[in-house]
Amino acid sequence: MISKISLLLVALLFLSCKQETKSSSQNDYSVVVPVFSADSAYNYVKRQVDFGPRVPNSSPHKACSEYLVSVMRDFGAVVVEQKVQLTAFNGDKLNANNIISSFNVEKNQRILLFAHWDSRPWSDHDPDPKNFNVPVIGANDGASGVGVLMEIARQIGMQSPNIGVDIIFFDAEDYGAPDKYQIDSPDSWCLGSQYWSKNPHVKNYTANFGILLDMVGAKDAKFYREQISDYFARSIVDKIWNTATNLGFDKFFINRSGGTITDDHYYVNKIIGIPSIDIIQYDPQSEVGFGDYWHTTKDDMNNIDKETLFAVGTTVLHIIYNEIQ
Ligand code: AHN
Ligand code: ZN
Repeated sequence: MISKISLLLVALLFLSCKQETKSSSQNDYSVVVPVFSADSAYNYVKRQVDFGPRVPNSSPHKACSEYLVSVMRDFGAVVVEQKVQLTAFNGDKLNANNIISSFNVEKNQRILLFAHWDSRPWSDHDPDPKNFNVPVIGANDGASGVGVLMEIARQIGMQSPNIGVDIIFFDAEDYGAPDKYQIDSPDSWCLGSQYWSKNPHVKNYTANFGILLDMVGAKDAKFYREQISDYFARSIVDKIWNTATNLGFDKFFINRSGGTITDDHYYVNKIIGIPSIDIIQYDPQSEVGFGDYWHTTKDDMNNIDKETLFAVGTTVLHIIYNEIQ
């Protein structure tokens, strides 16, 4: 009897020891992930839209760039402005500005987050052809991704993650050739990211991986696995879609293959070799693929939904704060 009891005690002691070792072991840590504020992100989207269309060379474009730089500096980021003149497909000279904000600059392990901040000069997908020359307001197409990243920057400024984070707002993404000109030139898009990928702000810059946010604010948006992302960075896509699912956002993040979109992440993968993925609203089943507001005069604040901003922002925050070096 006594021996049985002592055996049990030894066993219990053994178990509790094991448990103790486990709870203090290195990879069993717990992190507090900041809470993403959708109200705040929504506000950052609206602030950009309130400037008017941010078409390169326009005054709203200039005013908005100053606003973005000053807010990111207020959050404690080290901000570099990469001002450069880029030539569009039609010969237009665009005074572009890639806005690069860095946190934890001393860290070698880094995550790159990006979105485009310019808006498109033409509503070339508007049902009314008379609107062709009306610039896109770009609440979702441009401002949503930037707004989510601004809220992420605000959270990082208040509670530092374990890893370095660079946030780039790329310019001149949306100056691509309209379909009606029938010039097949994917490289007419994403001029800012092409330039940065060839001329990064830091010599030999690299990051563990990159995440692009493009059109991440529309109501009931669905984010399928974009195929260029799966080609260059499948494990990152897996990680993000699994994280979203575990957080209960599987109605937004659909774990199935979507379109193949030439977007800023393509050049970041191809030119500078940072494995990068695109979270983008694109439904392979629908007619245009993108939402029906896309490149129309309808891409205004009515198109923006806080629930979508929250799902995307929360997922990306969890990715950042669970990354340890
Ligand atoms: C193409 O349509 C080739 N690319 C879409 C990239 C884009 C435009 N993202 C936002 N606006
Ligand atoms: Zn666009």
